[in-house]
Amino acid sequence: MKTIVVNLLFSISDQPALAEIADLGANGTRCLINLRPDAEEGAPGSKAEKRAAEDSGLNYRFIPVTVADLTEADVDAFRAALAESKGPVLAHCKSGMRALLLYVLVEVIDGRMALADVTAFGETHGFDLSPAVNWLQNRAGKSPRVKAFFDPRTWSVQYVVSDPATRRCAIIDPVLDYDEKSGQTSTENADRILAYIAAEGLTVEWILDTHPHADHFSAAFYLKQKTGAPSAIGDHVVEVQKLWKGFYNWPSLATDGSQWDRLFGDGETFSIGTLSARVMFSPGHTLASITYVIGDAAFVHDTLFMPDSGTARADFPGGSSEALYASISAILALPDETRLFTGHDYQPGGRHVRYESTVAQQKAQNPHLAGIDKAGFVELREARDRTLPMPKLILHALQVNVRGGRLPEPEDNGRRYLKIPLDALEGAVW
Ligand SMILES: N[C@@H](CCC(=O)N[C@@H](CS)C(=O)NCC(=O)O)C(=O)O
Ligand SMILES: [Fe+2]
Repeated sequence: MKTIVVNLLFSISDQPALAEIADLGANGTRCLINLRPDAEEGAPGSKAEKRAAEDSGLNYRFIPVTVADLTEADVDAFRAALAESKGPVLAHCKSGMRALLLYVLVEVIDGRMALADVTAFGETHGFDLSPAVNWLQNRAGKSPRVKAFFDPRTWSVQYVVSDPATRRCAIIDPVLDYDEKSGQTSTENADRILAYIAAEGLTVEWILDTHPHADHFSAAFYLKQKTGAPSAIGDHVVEVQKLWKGFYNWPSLATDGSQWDRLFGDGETFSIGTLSARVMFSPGHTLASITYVIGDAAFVHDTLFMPDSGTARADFPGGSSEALYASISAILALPDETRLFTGHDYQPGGRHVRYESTVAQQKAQNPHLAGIDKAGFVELREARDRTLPMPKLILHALQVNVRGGRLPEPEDNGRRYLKIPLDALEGAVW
């Protein structure tokens, strides 16, 4: 292997042999970052590298990237890996170029290197870093600004979408934390979002949900109380309310959507500062799912996941794989360069968290879609859904989320209780 020392704490290299990885620990390296997708020709694969690295006493990070598909999530994962390492890091790809490129992106974004110095820095180390310059220039021209917050407990991605011109923003799909083992709730995720909003000097104009989530509580109501901003969801939520009112035997549940400030119909528009936003009805995962198209970004939540992960399930009460296919087709009819932001990432193969793709990438790479017609999709989706157990929080979450993220009202002792219907979801996989 050919190693280039960038500084005392950071080196890059081409592909090390597994035997070379085994020696790294003894030579002072503390963390190995593998940037090569497993499918890449000549890559030994993440599993083998991880084993060799751990045997050598190293921490191991798998951050597979390609120059063409590089996103903010990749840069964030790389930054975190450097920051969390307790000593020298070696990052490798095939040649070392992607390792140096990611390093430079972190340096420029964090203000330690000027964009104008990137090319010369690359040349000094023997690499052409023009893709880094292009990526940074493209990033600077993008609107809206999208900041993602990953919740590792529920694999959810929450977003703050902001208008750089007015510093007004919307929060999309915030999570209210809940531990089903202890019954504890907390606002850790939502407070992280609020801290970002305060630090960036943003004003919240909307608190948006894409659908009534089945795997976590929504923090929409908490954030509405904290910010005074209006909450919104798709207008078909009233059908979801009626469905779950039956499951919970809950006569007092209002099923008119009055728990939100606004219910969006298909095609409705609204604004976030000077940005214009449009709603697409995207049923399938749930009866009421919607997509928010804001500038060149679409928040597709549980329709498409990352291209290496496929699509969302369609087997919840009110779900439909045929409807999901139609919704996905409408999303993929957006311009090819549209940035798609998904609602979950289950980190296939142990890779870092990713959440941003484009229409073009989804069409070409998503295994549930590329070269598959409607009948093929429905068959594949339904076959997979027959194997999936219900999300562990579905019965907990819906009774909160059909009320816009309000916890159940306290009883006369001041305590709140959830109600769990037994044998209601017949035929569900255990
Ligand atoms: N194990 C997770 C499952 C979550 C789940 O079912 N996620 C939905 C989105 S809410 C999905 O579409 N999963 C797709 C899949 O697993 O193929 C949980 O218990 O919360
Ligand atoms: Fe979902």
